[in-house]
Amino acid sequence: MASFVAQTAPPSATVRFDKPTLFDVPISNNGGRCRFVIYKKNIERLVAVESPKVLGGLKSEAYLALNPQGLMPLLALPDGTSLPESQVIAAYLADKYRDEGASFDLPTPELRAADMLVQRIHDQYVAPIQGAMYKEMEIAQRAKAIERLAFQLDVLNRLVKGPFVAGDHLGLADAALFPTLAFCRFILPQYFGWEDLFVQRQQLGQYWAAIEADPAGAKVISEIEGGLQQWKDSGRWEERGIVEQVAQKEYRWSY
Ligand SMILES: N[C@@H](CCC(=O)N[C@@H](CS)C(=O)NCC(=O)O)C(=O)O
Repeated sequence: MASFVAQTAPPSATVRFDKPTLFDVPISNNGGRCRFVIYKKNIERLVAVESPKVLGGLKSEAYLALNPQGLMPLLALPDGTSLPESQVIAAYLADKYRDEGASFDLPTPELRAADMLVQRIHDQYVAPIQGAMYKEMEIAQRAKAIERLAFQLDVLNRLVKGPFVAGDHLGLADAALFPTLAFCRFILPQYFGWEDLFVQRQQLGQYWAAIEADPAGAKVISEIEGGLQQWKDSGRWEERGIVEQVAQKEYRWSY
């Protein structure tokens, strides 16, 4: 258990943390972005990770008082500050714990811009449509989103310099991108008939290999894949009608 006390009312006045606490679950790709920074910096002793369930879940009064969006990840700080949004949390952790473990600093304005662009494309164009891989939705909407997802993966493939997003230096775009690729890699070949994600996207493939060879990267990948495997075992894609939709060949599903 994390070292904090949660009571019920009024939530904003009663939840206090004695160390920074990341609310998140292993399958979360947005959370994986923050967990990667924590693992690369070896700051597990300084930053706790807890499930939103300890506050009653994402839509509980106590959690909504900390993040009105009802989404994870969320970083709660001992001074009462709540930081939602994975980009903000990852950047805060990299900055706050600048002197611990790995650095996410990039040496030139051009590399920083390249890193920021990939974060922007991920957050603006990929994250909003990732649900097409695993959420319930109308068939035409799903097919359109899968087409857009393929397009955005192609865009990202051209932007990744290799081996990391901005070349030889690790940046925060690396933390953002691979957890979402873990979803794509697990789901698109199994449920949408794609061949290996990286056959047509070799820059992304090289990037994935570099992250997978990193112990912190491998740890986040295995957390996410473990969660996806649980979804698979529980029959998520059949239950939500996704398998049935993808069987309808008047739509294109693989790219
Ligand atoms: N823009 C947010 C997105 C957060 C988000 O969508 N989180 C997902 C998990 S990865 C979530 O909380 N889903 C639960 C829900 O939609 O109820 C971020 O980057 O943190």
